Amino acid sequence: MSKQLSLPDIYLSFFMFTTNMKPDDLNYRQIVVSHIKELQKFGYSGFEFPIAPTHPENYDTDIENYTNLRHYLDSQGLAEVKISTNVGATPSCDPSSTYPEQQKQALEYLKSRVDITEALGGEIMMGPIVIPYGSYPVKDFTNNTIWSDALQDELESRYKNARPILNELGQYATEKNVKLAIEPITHWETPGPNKLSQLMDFLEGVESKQVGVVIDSAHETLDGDGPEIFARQVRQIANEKRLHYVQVSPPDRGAIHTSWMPWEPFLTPILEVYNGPIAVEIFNAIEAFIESLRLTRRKFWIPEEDPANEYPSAYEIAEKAIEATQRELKKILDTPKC
Ligand code: XLS
Ligand code: ZN
Repeated sequence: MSKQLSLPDIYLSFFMFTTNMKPDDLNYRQIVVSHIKELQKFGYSGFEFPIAPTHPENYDTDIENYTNLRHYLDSQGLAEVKISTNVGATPSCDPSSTYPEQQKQALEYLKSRVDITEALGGEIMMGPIVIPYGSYPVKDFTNNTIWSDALQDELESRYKNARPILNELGQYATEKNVKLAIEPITHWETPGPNKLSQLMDFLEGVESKQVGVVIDSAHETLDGDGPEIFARQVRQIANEKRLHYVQVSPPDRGAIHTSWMPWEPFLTPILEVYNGPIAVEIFNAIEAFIESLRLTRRKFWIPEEDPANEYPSAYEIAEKAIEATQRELKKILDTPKC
């Protein structure tokens, strides 16, 4: 007998278009609406918005601007559209810092991002919020990056610093009905946590279950422990009520429909315990990513922003991505369970 379960919501990350939603830019708001309307036609029911970092004096205005952006979406017939947010810690707002002042700033910053998520009507805030994204620790008094054992020892103490901050953030997020999904990210992009196991160790010392995990197939494929251990980890995270979000993204972070996505071993254990949204995450070759992600491929041209060309557009790639994702989800959901 087949399971006959319904397909989960599929979201698209706005990293296909931008790293900054520019919520106060009235022009860009219209572009956002027209992207969403086109993408809804393919079956996307939600979107992941990257929330650009700002300075403390802007937090109140940020919240106002994102509230207005949500109202604008609602007024354009998009009230049903679900939003999650993508947020990163930064070197000046670093919960893992040894300086209490910086930790305080990090907490204030991350709380403001929880408020923004709430203002957007979202219930999930995800991303690298423990160690600043892409910021590899250096030796004292030199600029030499530290690696391997020295890095792991350094991270141990950083995680220790960050735990109480994340726990306090979790308590705050509970009041706002926002789940915090921390993302283990590959060592090519960031120093840690790179592996699900490292994040699970970190979370052992964080009481609030509001603080949990996002599993992204790209990082899992590159830095994970293989399918058997992965299946056990997923069960354990779900038992702890900490599996808050899932992203599908191929190892090259580009087109999903022509990629080495480990659909079956990745999705099978997840679908057994998770019925939240699954976000398609594709990094377009936009200015903000080309160097950090070393994107040699062409940009998927963006309708309304770029002149059309003979190569695939962002919409085409997004359409094929959801087709592939739904097809693979259906295969797994329709497989008889012994
Ligand atoms: C990547 C992450 C994202 C960025 C950092 O997979 O989803 O959070 O890389 O902002
Ligand atoms: Zn991701």
